[in-house]
Amino acid sequence: MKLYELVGTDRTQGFSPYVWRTRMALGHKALPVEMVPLIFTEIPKLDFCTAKTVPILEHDGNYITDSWDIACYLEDNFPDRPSLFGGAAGKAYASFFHFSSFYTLVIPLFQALAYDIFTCLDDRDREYFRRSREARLGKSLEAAHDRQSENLAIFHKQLWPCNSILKAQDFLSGDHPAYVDYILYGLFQWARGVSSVTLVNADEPLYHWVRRMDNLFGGLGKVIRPRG
Ligand SMILES: N[C@@H](CCC(=O)N[C@@H](CS)C(=O)NCC(=O)O)C(=O)O
Repeated sequence: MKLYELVGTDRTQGFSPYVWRTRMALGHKALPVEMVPLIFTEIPKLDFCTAKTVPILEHDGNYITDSWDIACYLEDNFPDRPSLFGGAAGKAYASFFHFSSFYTLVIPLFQALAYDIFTCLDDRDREYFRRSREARLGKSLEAAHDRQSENLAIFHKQLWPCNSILKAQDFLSGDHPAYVDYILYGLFQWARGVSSVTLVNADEPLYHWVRRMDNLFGGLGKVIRPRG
């Protein structure tokens, strides 16, 4: 099994939030995987599939090219391993969070991190990233960076349901982590890999949840070193 991921100048520091969902899902299922690092501009040049984004999972001649589809593929193809969703209701909860977190969490965090991501990139990616992301932001990377603290505050405000849930349980999925936790953890890994920003404070339940997540699967998430 191979997982194609996204890196910058440091090929050990894969920073895609979507790839991190999949990495954690593979850890959950205890499936060994070979990581294949790519930079942005290498993705469209792959000759075996037409995917424009990572993660891409290669398994038994299949290429699955979307993080949600990969989670469903792993759940369907490895039913004897621990479940990522815990049944139909858990799958619906994960699907809801997958969609709802896009506008509430992914977008404000992207706006906060866009410039920091740029600083991590291979030189060959910089022109592409600046052009495509400035079009998406509607402003320059530098102008977005000037509003970093405002966007982090928006992101932080939207975390309140997660902090509320985690007052009563260790994981968003209950006593044990599952795919909903991996969706959120991917965002924390994204920020950790590209930026020195602080997302939550030590007195918040999410702070302790991040530490619990970091320790899963032999400390898998700790391969991402905080940027000083
Ligand atoms: N819906 C996709 C989104 C994946 C995605 O946006 N991946 C980004 C990296 S975080 C990517 O590969 N972007 C390539 C590009 O923008 O050129 C999924 O969940 O897998």
